[in-house]
Amino acid sequence: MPVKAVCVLGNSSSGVQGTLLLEQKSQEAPVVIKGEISGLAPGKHGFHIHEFGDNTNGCTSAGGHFNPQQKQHGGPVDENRHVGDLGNVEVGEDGIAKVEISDQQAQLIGEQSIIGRSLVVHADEDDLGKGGFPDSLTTGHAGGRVACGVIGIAK
Ligand SMILES: [Cu+2]
Ligand SMILES: [Zn+2]
Repeated sequence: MPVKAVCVLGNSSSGVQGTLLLEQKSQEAPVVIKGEISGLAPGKHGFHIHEFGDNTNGCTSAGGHFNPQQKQHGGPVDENRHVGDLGNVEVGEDGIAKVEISDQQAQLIGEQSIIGRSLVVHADEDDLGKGGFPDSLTTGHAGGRVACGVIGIAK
């Protein structure tokens, strides 16, 4: 049975908005994430699944990267990565990021489902753990959280 989810990204102070549709066709299939994000500066911006679907204190209360296997931060194709490490979205000169990600580690099905957690987009580029900064191996040195949204079950 395919599982579908949706995430509405927002943040009133940054003006960043977006809607992302997520789908996983079977337990073995990748999760496909598609949609658009507007209001970001052109260039690359870190994009992750964070642990909590909690917006009590804005994007801060989403917690850290979803990391059920206690690994280091990495890039989407790395073996050693957080489940939440989706890499970067790329924003064009028009301020719009067209997102189309197919990920092998994130799941909408089973015990490590990301439903009920958050998607977060960052001010800066995720260095995929390779930047050599003190926070490269925890957060990819991606800077502040400019928008976030909870991943919910969709029709
Ligand atoms: Cu993040
Ligand atoms: Zn990470």
